[in-house]
Amino acid sequence: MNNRLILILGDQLTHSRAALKHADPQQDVIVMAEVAAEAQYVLHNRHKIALIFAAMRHFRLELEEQGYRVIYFHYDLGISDLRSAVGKALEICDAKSLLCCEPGEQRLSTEMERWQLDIPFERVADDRFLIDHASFQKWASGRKQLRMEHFYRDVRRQYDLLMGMDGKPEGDRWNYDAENRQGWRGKCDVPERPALPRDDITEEAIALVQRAFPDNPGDLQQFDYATTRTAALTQLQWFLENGLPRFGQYQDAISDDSPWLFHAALSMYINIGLLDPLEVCQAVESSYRKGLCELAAAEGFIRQIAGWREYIRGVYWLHMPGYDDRNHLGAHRPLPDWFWTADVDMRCLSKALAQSLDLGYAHHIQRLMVIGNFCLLAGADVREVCAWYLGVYVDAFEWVELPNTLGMALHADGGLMASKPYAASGKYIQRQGDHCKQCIYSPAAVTGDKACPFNSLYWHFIDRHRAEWEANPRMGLTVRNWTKKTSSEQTAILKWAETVLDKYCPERA
Ligand code: FAD
Ligand code: DLZ
Ligand code: SF4
Repeated sequence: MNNRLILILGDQLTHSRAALKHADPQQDVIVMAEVAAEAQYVLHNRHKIALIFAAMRHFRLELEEQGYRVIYFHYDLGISDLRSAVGKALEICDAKSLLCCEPGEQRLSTEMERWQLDIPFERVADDRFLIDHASFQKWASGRKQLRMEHFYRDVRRQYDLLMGMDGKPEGDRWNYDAENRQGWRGKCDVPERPALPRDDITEEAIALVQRAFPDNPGDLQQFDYATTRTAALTQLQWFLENGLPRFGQYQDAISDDSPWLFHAALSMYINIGLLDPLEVCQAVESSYRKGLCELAAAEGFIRQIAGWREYIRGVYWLHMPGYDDRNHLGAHRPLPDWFWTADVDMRCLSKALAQSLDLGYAHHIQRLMVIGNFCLLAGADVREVCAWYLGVYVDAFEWVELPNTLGMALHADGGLMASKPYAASGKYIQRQGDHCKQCIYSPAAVTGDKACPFNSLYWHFIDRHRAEWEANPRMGLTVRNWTKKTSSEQTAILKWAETVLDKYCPERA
């Protein structure tokens, strides 16, 4: 007789973990569903929906090969939401209870709490992370500031990642960030990423998404994501051999030609469960131990996953619900329409937006220091910006998107995550990449028709929140640089910034 019904969500595609940890193909029935509510709660990139549906369909077959009975609802059946899918599944199987792994978003978690069922509903912890909620809470309790660096060292020790002798870090330093900041000047070749073969299942998912989501962003002609664990492992291997050796060096670089440079492009697979974060870190460490990459590259990469990714998730669950309401700097200008078209004359922004919309991917510096920086400086509405990020990227789920966008990029949590805002003028973008050479603007000018818009916006941002920055020791130099300018210089810059704001990010009518 059937025992439990196990609901597997589109980002929970990991065998033998979470809700599948103690599952039994002889006893348990699985339900998976492509539903309107999940596909439409934000304007998702078509790549994201196609990736998730294709990966779900493959996962279903893998479960069936393991002997499970899987009740699978395709999108064309028109099931509205996950609760309805569970209801329909319960009508056709004789389950005594429902089991699910906790969802990664507060939205769905709150919904699930309201589900009225005639059978018990158990939600188990998501054990696909290195640090569980209780351990993060313990680490955070009593700390005035939640600095990632301290947390990261504990994770390294706990998982024996890149450790040397006597509890010391490998190479006697925890952090090689200072060596990982080179700008892009095209001094070496960027490895070409081989196209991934698509099977019929993936082709069908793509065709469905083309049909059912005609108005969403995303150029599916260019769909090139792995939709099985086997293919994701191939991507990991490709990165270890081709990207990792230069990952550290060019981690903060921006290229006019390459959307990825030496980045891994693995976040989407880790986030939906095709790859395990620890296995990825261990594979990178192993490459270093074999002498295939420098310590700075391995450390820089492991910090992103064992440090930032876990820390970000900890911050999300520590502060939700409510974190999504924060708007510390009172940013309310509407997100400009060109965020949905990439039709803007600033080269760096148009490039970063175009690849985000077309491919569902941008690397960290594009997300933080180009797109996020513009939103921060212009004072774009925090909710609108967060919804844009949540929809546009294939790897976006609120637990990881929200702290990165609201906290790190927009400083809307008042500095809970970052001790100073990630605000920069055009000079930073010029230093880190090669966009400016091809731009109609000059990063050297602050006012006038040729002036890089980031420059006056930067000073406008510093000036309009001056009281806040004066109280922040890490912003002292910036504030001094602003106050050193003559009042007529300041007036001219602020006036020009208003022109720029009216052009690129006008107030609501
Ligand atoms: P790499 O640069 O190669 O990094 C390796 C891995 O480290 C990534 O695959 C990812 O798993 C992890 N990682 C790196 N930085 C972070 C970080 N800050 N937070 C969490 N994990 C990190 N990442 C997401 O997975 N989903 C998001 O929705 C998301 N939204 C973001 C929004 C903003 C405004 C910013 C600034 C960052 C966001 N990030 C997000 C973090 C980061 O930009 C992406 O993880 C990274 O760009 C993914 O590309 P990659 O795999 O090539 O990463
Ligand atoms: C993102 C997404 C999409 C587009 N579609 C589905 C779906 O049809 N069925 C499903 O189970 N999950 C989907 N997902 C992933 C969920 O939105 C995700 O599990 C929650 O946002 C929690 O992280
Ligand atoms: Fe971007 Fe300014 Fe450089 Fe143009 S000049 S690419 S707008 S930073």
